[in-house]
Amino acid sequence: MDLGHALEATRANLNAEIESFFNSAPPLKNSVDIRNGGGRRVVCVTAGGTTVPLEQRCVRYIDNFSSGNRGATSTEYFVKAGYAVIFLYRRGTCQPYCRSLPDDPLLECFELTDESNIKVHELYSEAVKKAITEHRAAVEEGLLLKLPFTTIFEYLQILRMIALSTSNLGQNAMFYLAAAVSDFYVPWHSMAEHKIQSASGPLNMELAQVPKMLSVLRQDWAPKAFFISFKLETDSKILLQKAISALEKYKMNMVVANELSTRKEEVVVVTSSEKISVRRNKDRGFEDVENPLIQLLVERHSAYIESSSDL
Ligand code: 9Z3
Repeated sequence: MDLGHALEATRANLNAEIESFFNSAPPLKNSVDIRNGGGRRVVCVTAGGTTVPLEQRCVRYIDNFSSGNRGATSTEYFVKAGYAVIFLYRRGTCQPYCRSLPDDPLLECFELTDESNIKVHELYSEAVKKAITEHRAAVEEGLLLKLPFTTIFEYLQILRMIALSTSNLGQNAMFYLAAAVSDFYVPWHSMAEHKIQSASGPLNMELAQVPKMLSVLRQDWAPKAFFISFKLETDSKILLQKAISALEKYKMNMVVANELSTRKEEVVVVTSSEKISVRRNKDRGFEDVENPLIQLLVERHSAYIESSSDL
């Protein structure tokens, strides 16, 4: 077989795997319909980890680490930059505009003045006001749509739906894939229906590989969009090389490389010709690394749109 035929066969295999993933996934309960007038830029930001259920009536699952902070913070900066954001997030993880609130805002931010009146605690009044005002403004201007997922099945089905419904936006669409996505899963049809019993002794199970959706997303579902994926490693020695491989393999426009322990301080943005280190500016107090990061990505997205319109 020559190389052309071999590549074609690999691609056909991948498409068949993807087809079978979606055909066997449990159906979604809701669907989305995205419309965009006026050529606004739209970014799909993914955040949080996907779960892999071990039982159809799920009691146990495998999880992927992510607090959702990167996606939530980035969403705020994208809205500030004028983007409409589709925030695809793991249920229960960090939300945009809530970062300066305590863990249990309802119980900690409010107090009863008498039996029928509630007021915001002095300590949190500025934070609560800011969160409500900015969140409401984003939603009312149509700049924030939040869609939750829990399992890998929900995540990939919703992502495909978003990609297909943003294809009419062409180069104005961006995908910013910060979610931590499972590499292995139990196919729905081979999954136990009921809770696995411990009385049956040790548990052996084989996990199937999740089909590599990134290349199909990039090439078939939203071929004109601007793509940014993330590479997470705990071993800094292999991080950059893995990011470069992802850039080439999945034809991303940029890959953001981050190491688990320093991810809030520094990231390295890898493109086909550069490695750009982006750091949190400590002199500016509580500045987030996402501030300079999103600024850089927005500039590059503008250049991408410009260069495509020259064609
Ligand atoms: C990331 O690398 C994100 O930056 C983090 C953010 C998950 C580290 P937090 O949510 O952390 O703020 O706590 N996301 C991508 C993680 C991932 O699983 N990437 C895959 C990989 O590295 C490619 S899709 O192989």
